[in-house]
Amino acid sequence: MLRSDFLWGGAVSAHQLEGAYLEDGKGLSVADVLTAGAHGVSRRITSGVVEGECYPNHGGIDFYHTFEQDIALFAEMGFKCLRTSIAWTRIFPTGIEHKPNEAGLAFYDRLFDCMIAHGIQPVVTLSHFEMPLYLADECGGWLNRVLIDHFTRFARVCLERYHEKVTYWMAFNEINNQHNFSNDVYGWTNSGVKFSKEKDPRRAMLQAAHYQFVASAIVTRIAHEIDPKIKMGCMVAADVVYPLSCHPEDVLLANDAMHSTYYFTDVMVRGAYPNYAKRIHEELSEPLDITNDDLAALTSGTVDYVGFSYYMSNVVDHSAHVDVSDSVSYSDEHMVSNPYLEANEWDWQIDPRGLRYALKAFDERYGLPQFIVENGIGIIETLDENQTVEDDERISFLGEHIKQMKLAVEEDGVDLIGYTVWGCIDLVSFTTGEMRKRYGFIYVDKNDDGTGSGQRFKKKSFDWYQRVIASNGEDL
Ligand code: P53
Repeated sequence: MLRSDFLWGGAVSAHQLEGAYLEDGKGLSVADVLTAGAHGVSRRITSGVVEGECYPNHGGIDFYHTFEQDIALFAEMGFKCLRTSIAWTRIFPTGIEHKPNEAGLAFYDRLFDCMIAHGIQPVVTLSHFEMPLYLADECGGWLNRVLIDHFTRFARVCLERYHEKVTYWMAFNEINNQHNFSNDVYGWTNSGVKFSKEKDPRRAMLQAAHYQFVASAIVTRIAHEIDPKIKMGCMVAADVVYPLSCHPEDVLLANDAMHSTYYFTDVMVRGAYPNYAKRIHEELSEPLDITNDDLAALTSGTVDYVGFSYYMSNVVDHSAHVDVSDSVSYSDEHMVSNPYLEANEWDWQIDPRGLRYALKAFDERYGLPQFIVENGIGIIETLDENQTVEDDERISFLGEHIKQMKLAVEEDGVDLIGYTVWGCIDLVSFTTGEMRKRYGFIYVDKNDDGTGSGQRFKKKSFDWYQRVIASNGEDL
């Protein structure tokens, strides 16, 4: 059985649904200069906001103005929690101010109070691909050590203001996404850096990640000082990688490929770089800037739980050499498709057992409580004549993943805090900027080009998830 206080809910991020991109003093973020892409078409990063370009995050789904109705719908499904992020630029418009923007802070008070009034506890990510554009353009993003101070100041303001309303926090969303530095969108959204422009892109990525590790550790320590009840997690995309065959080269390759997750979690969970990282660092063109103070900070701020997203598994084949330059999907040159699995329309391979594998692997490696903070499937959908969507495909996807999650808890002994479904209301896709890649229990009448009434409609999965939560995962 799942624990009785299991945190069922949904997950979203500020920049993918709030809209209101300049309202109440908000500054521009790195997400505000991302154009719309499509499947196989990368989003572009423009230099500032350029007239005539399409920026889907500017409007989102207008949650900034509709949150009261939307939260009421989440409450109707029985949500125990909602994971969202605090848009850094609502609090510090450029990131370098010393005084926070009170209007921005007041918005999140209203939002969190509304959730709590409905019995929904907020779960908060401090940085979900939405750092101030100023810090990226003028300071060089996370390649500049000064970002640690700017981020820490922002985090402290949020922790002090909301610690009585929020227990579960995460510093950086999917901190390991930038591992895929062949596409600049990942480095840009994680770190405000275009790694392809750097002399040694791998070194630059590892340097940015290092400053983030230090920042995450400092923030974790501060959080515990402010309120010992706070639980601070790491957040990674669980990149489950299988060998294509039992050829020892495939097995070794798959083991190595898992470093794209473990390199990040190892540091944040254990508070020190693992041995294999030293080898990786030695191969760089120049040593990383890692001070003794940094190493001490890492040890003093290890995380309380492992938060992760899970969408798909991947497969490596040592004999494959795929062209990944400018690839929008998360892959390396040895990644091939899994002959045993199907994929969605964006080629994300559907693998419920991979979720159990990830839970087991993290448990065996760290033994910490875990929190599945994203899982879901993007599908192209339209309203039918009954003003709904019969999304049986989503029901089956989520049901199968929940079954595997329960096996991990009941058979494998994993300590699991909760499960939040990504994009519980349709929102702007991160990788493509599309609206048509829909994840929600709630359909939002909005199209890729920004047209549509914005009206909300319950899909079939809305009632299904309500039953799942009411039965604590027994009625699937
Ligand atoms: P979209 C890759 C692999 C797994 C999760 O993505 C990923 C990515 C993209 O880096 O991102 C997370 O909207 C991310 C969310 C995002 C969600 O997955 O492209 O944390 O912001 O929306 C789904 O379908």
